[in-house]
Amino acid sequence: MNLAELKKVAEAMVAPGKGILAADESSGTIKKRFDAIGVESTEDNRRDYREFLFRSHEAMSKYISGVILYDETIWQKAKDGTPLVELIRRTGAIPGIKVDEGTKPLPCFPGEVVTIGLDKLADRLPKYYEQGARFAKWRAVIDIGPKMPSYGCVLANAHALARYAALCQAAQIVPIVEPEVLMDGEHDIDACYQVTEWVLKETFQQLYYQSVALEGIVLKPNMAVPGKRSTKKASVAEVAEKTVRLLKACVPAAVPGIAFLSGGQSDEEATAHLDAMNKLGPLPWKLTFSYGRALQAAPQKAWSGKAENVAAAQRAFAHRAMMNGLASLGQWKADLEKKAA
Ligand code: 5MM
Repeated sequence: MNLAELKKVAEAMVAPGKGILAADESSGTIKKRFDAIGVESTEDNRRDYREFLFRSHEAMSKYISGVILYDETIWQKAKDGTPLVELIRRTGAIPGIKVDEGTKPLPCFPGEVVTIGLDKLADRLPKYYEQGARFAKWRAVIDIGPKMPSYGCVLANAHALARYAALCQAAQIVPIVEPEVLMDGEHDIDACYQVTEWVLKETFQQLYYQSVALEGIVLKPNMAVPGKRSTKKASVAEVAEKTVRLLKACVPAAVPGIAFLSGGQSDEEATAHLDAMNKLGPLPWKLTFSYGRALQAAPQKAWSGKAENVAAAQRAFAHRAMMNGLASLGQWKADLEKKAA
């Protein structure tokens, strides 16, 4: 493992003013997104959609440091035959790959899941490297509910994340470590805080046991937010203050950067929270975005599967990318959203 090289890639992924586009929806998830805009989820439609995102030169070159791809996409070619990874590289962004194989029920722990995909991962990684991927992503999913999460679930998922991260670094690929505590549920912000703290502490313990070099990873956590069905809402200032406090208690300063998931927050909430956190700096690590829905909901709606809408969809993507790029510097203002509208 060449740690200096891993560190360089990790630092580029969280470069000032930039963040990561999570475009790694599995076939089931992209179908859900396309259903919502009345588009059939065919291989060509998925290619056309992702191709116009990656050809959004302004958004990609100014605000996007890297793109997480799904296995199908990393091998796909644009309509003119250019590999999609090449389109990404031409903008200066780094191609990355989702390597987990989704979740399966965790035996003996009803309602809980564990992320799978470790078998043969060591064989798959060099092929992705050869195809241009310089980072990877693995997402663990933790739900909050009555008697949930269990220690069995937190441990199994943290262990899998650490094994994945070690395998990536051995293959000269920067691992994005994504332990997601879901926003679904009635819990309040403090319950989210406590569970996320537990999950992060266990994850870093397991990363240590597997000798993962923290300088060569990027952490992708949830923010401390109330569950979607909680009766207690939290202000932007409370989310920012609690998330930063939580991360300072759990994430060693050796980690170059933290790139949040949006987890079902609205586009503007995800931006406002990130911005408010960066305004609390200086912080020991870079804080940026690795959003899926909060970057793509607007362009998907604008596109709606019609070729004549591509330019408008690219503008919608550029706008969200710019807003989040500013938020990653603590330079976003709410009236920038209104001006665009
Ligand atoms: C883009 O969605 C990613 C893949 O999800 P599935 O495996 O469920 O299809 C997902 O891992 C994503 O990268 C993160 O959850 C962040 O996305 P959001 O939409 O929460 O910002």
